[in-house]
Amino acid sequence: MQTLSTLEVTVTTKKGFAHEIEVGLLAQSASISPKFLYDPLGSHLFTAITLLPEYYPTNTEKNIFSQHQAEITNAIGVGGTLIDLGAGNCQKAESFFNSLKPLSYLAIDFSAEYLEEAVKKLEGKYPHILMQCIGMDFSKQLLIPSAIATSKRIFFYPGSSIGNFLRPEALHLLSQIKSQGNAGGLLIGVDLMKEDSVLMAAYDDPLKVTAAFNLNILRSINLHLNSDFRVEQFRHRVKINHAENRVELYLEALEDLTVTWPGNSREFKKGELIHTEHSHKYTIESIQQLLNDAGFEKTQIWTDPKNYFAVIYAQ
Ligand code: AVI
Repeated sequence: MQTLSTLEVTVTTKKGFAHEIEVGLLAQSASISPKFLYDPLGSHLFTAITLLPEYYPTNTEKNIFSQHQAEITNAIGVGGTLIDLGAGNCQKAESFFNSLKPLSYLAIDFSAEYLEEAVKKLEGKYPHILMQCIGMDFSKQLLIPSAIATSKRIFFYPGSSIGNFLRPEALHLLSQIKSQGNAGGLLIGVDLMKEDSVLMAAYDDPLKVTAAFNLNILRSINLHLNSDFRVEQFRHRVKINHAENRVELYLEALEDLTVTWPGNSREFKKGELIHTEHSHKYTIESIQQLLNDAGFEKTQIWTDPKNYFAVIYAQ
């Protein structure tokens, strides 16, 4: 496996991350970027979430992929480079290797460590596919290195990760994908609006896996910032914001407390919230509009019988 510039990306962003975290913590309404949810433990906890029966997006998307694999393959065509954004354990992309027959596969994720492990496992199984991986924070800027094949690029962005961005950020990312596609396309999974009870069960599961995933961000922040967050002083909170069509994740302080880190500190009153994630839910019309605004002219859409989730190929 070729590991491209993982080290470089890690070194150049470490200082920037501490600054970004500090700005979020010192804001009047404190927040932490959701990308810090995905340290190695957080990535494993997210994989555990995807196995929960309550977390419908993963299984619903998987069923759409398998039910419509022939049509999806037909729409995309074989060959080219498959670029997996937020690859995680790479399993979703792997399910397309035999049908899409990519010449090369580029896995990109924030957590380079977790990614390298996953890609190494794949290499032995698919020796004919050139495998590469990059640790990259593409939430700010997506830059596919020029060393990556200039032939048709198929971007793969499943799991409704686009929902974790505010609209302007989502538009920026999709526009960057469009401009670097080399006349290829984007296969994207998008979570659709649905009743509150289904959303609450998915984001506040009875096993408390999502709570652990959310709380783990404090440990991840302690490593980046050298801060002294104590996980047991917070609890997982979920809100549904109907005006913005999104699920919002927070950490709520269980008591008055002070968090300190080199050079600064922040007091939290009992009940005060730290925002950690938005998960936007779309309609077919609103996601099509967003894709059009990003420069994609043609979309093919597949959904499940309950209309919980949509898979879209955009060109
Ligand atoms: C990765 N992302 C699409 C997930 C979501 O549903 O917004 C992250 C997640 N957060 C809590 N559960 C899952």
